[in-house]
Amino acid sequence: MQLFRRLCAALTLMIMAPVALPGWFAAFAGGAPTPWEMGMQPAANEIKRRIIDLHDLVLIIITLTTIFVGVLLAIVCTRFTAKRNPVPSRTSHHTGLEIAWTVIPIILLVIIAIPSFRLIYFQDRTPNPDLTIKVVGHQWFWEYGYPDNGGFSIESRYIHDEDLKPGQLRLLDVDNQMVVPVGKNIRILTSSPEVIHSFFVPSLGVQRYAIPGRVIETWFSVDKPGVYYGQCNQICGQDHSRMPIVVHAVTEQEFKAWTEQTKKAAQADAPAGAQASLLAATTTTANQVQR
Ligand SMILES: [Cu+2]
Repeated sequence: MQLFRRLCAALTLMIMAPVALPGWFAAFAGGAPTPWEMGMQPAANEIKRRIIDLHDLVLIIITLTTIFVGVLLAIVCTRFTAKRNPVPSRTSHHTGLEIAWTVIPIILLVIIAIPSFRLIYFQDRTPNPDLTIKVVGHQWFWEYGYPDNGGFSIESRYIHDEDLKPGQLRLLDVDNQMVVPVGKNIRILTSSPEVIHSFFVPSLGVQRYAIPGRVIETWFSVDKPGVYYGQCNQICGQDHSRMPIVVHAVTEQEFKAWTEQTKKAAQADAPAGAQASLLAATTTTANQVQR
């Protein structure tokens, strides 16, 4: 399957390369993007694995359909020209054919729809959530709240070019990462105070809008410790490209230590209520969560 995907990607690249800008095809790989990579970012959890499986299934179906239609067109263009058929057929109906070209596409759509709906429902609700993180999109930074771990919140902003340290990624690394424990089901509740943003981390198979006046649920888990990069992928204003997301997955012990330390730091330097103001405004219970 991997070979098939790469062949399709290579074919697309050959067709499009002459008009593509350098780096246009840079796709995500590992936890971060690298120039000129092709295909989807490797899966870091079950959600992403299911997304890749559905993608592969649809890719096979559209490739076979395109080849089939292409061959038919080639036959029509060569075999049924006016020159080779001076007296054209007057056939206007063929019951068998009409049934076939109605039923076969329906079967194909059902074959695509069943796993597609199963995936949508799997992504939608957290199975047995272990902790909740509130994700608030601002113009233009992210705020992550940890209501189950002391109620503190942190703000996450991109690192300016002049402040980047060796190894840090431009427009992807941030000052404060979202820290999560590995192997846990993490419920994400998104919201926003002003415009629509989108919380998108490719390798974790998660993407949800952050919409003013609404709290929307999604979830993810992370198989292995590591750093996973994402970005706001809803155009949200002039600094839309400057609101990356970094999810840092650590062991449970490390996560506990981090929450204790961050909670103390937040209590020490934040004026009372300052950090909590927005999160309080979007506080909700699971029952109030809207789709
Ligand atoms: Cu945004």
